[in-house]
Amino acid sequence: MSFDKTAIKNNIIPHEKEDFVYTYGTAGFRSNAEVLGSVMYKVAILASLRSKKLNGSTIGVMITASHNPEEDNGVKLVDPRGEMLEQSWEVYATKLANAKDGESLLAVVDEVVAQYKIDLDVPANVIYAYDTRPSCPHLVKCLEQGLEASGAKSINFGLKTTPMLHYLVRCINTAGTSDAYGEPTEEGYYKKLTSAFATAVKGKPRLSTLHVDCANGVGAPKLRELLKFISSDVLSVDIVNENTTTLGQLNKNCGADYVKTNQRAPPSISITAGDRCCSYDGDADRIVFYYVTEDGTFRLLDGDKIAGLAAVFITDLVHEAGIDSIKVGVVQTAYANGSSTNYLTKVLNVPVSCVSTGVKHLHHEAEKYDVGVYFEANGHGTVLFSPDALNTIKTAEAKTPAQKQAIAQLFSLTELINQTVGDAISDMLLVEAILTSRQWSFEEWDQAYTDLPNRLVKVVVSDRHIFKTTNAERQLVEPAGLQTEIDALVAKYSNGRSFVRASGTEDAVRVYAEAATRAETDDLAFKVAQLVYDRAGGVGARP
Ligand code: G16
Repeated sequence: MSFDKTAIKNNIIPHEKEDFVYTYGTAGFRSNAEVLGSVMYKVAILASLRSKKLNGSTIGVMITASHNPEEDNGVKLVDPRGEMLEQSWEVYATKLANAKDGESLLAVVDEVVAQYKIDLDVPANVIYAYDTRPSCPHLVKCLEQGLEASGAKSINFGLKTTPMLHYLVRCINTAGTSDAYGEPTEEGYYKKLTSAFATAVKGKPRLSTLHVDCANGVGAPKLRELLKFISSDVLSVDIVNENTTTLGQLNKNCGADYVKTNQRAPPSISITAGDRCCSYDGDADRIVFYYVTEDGTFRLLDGDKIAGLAAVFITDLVHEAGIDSIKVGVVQTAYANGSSTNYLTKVLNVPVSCVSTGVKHLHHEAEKYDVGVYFEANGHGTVLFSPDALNTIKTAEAKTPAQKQAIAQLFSLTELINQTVGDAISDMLLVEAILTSRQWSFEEWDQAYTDLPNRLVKVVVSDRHIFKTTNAERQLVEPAGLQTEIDALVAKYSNGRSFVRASGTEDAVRVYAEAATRAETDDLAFKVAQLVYDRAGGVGARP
């Protein structure tokens, strides 16, 4: 099978909307599914070129729009080690997607080939998967049309969570090496995670049932499958919101984004004091936990809390194992609650970096640490162990039974954690393993620090692209003067902080605010949102 330029030109899928402009954003292309068929075709060609550039390594393509509403869809590329597409290629992804006819498409292809000195005779390997969205079957066909034209050898892995596809890509590319990541099958994924979990919690009594809201998405059937590989003596799970067949239910009034943004449990879950709950998003790459106190107050344990829990647990284990040379660091974004950053830097004394929104930014920063814990407040994150840290753990020699146990537990964590990308299922098991090991309730976990009240507001404007930021998105550069107005507002609130940025996955501008009290926070958030609305000509619901 060859890279057939004539076929690529002739089989192009025309743009669905003449004037639609595509952008490879925070997590690939994402928009209403109706305009994405043409993009899938181009993404297939890009995946083939990327594979050829990397000597035929397998590239992943995931069709999903994750937390977005059901009518949206999206697509992103996964690089050979299971990480997001190298950033310099995003520009070409955008250029390809916006090529309107066969000639201009070939012109961009030639540009990519020249820029990266690609040998078109190298065979290309691509695998792909998709979530439960009704638009997926059509978009898969469009992708396959592009894969065929570009002569790629491809495998359709079918319905998968996003993190499973990342896992599969890494397994395939590392198979047969000393770095082999696992068996490249769905069953291999379940076995790896569940056996690591069983080791991590060995000898400890099981916790009470965890209620898991699967956002009516792909996480539901996949979690159900995983449970077949683990005894209910070590993990008890109750799956909620698993309706993947009724139209319109995906992410509707449920899921991690709903819980984080609204700061309440989905109406479909009747939660009482003592219940332990968590929510995935539509493609199961994020998770947040929550509970209610005796007086009925809702308490959220978000990505910041997960990062704190993982950092303290791993730091302690490393110490108990007698391998203090391994240093733990944490990566956050501007959305991290000020109290969490304070806790990490002042109480745990771990280094913390702040980067722009998007897993791709956090992942690369986390690679700089021996053990890099990265989480976005919205529940997206994982833990990375550097090759040196892994080697130190594998070769550590215990001098006492306690050290032996700590080393075994650390090793089990390296297997339990999906190190390719944030993974709701793997992160859920990580949190459960830590809490089981410590015999902690959610209340005890929550006691590490108290979040400053915070609020996230979405403002729909006529053109979100006019909002440009700097300093890890904490300050606006454009529209000119708006940051000064925000700063003046923020100064009026105790412990006030607020920032504004354009979403890379939705057609909206996000406003974040935190302050000393709930009333001040809400006031600040809505006043900043009003500034944005007035300045940019709001078109959606007024903030
Ligand atoms: C994606 C990205 C996340 C990001 C989120 C929101 O998540 O993978 O890193 O935090 O979008 O991004 P934005 O604020 O730019 O819309 P998901 O779960 O939707 O894939």
